[in-house]
Amino acid sequence: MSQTDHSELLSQVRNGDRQALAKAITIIENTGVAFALPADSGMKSQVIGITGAPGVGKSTTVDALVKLLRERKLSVAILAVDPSSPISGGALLGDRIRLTDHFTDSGVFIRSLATRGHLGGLSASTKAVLQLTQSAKFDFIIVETVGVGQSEVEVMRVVDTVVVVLAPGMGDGIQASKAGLLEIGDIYLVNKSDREGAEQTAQDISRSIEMSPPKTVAGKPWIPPVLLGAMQNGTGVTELMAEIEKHVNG
Ligand SMILES: Nc1nc2c(ncn2[C@@H]2O[C@H](COP(=O)(O)OP(=O)(O)OP(=O)(O)O)[C@@H](O)[C@H]2O)c(=O)[nH]1
Ligand SMILES: [Mg+2]
Repeated sequence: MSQTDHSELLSQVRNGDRQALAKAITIIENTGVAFALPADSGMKSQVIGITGAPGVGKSTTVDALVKLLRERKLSVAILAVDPSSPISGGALLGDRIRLTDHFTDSGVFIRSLATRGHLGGLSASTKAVLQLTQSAKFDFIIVETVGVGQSEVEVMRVVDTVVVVLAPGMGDGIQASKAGLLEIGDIYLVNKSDREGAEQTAQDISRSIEMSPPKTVAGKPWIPPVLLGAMQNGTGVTELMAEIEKHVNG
């Protein structure tokens, strides 16, 4: 992807101007051209990727995490890639009831990214948007993708911590493996634990992880934890955040 120079807009973005950030993202979306960012982009946001099959509760998980981060007075940008997947017919991120609570909160930036027909493809433009957003000095950036395609999996390779969300009855370990999810997950969350079969799904995933190539973080072995949660009521979100922190900080 080629780069462009919009130095004034860029300095507004870096000064925390959210409108400038939205405008700059639109430029990337429309032109497929990345911004030329200075090597020193200042503070680095911690980037969390949330992925998984349609309808498992990714947006609900994002919402629960945002709520927790805001309670801790941390700022967060949410980038939702292909939020209305044709498969689940899911609503736009933010149409979800609770995320709208955050719309008036200046510590939260929410952006849906269109995914159709970009120069350089989905992963290239999403990576460019992510890079730009990182210069806007958020404590956290959360990227939500539907983990059904190779390009979505590609996006997950550039985040710090990948959380793969699963739900009971929505695919087993073999399916997750086929979708490339077992390769990329740093943490697995079996959501909708209020429903039957969640523990079975968790066991199934744990077994599949055992058979997958071992992972390392900063040279140390990392066995991806498999958590149970019901993000709709915030159950397990504190544990999820604790694992995310453990993954990044050791
Ligand atoms: N029972 C139960 N339902 C949940 C839970 N979390 C989310 N849901 C429901 O699952 C449905 C899908 O949730 P979303 O958060 O939109 O799922 P998503 O993975 O973001 O969906 P897409 O973006 O369309 O792929 C919604 O109807 C939620 O209310 C949970 O913990 N328990
Ligand atoms: Mg969603």
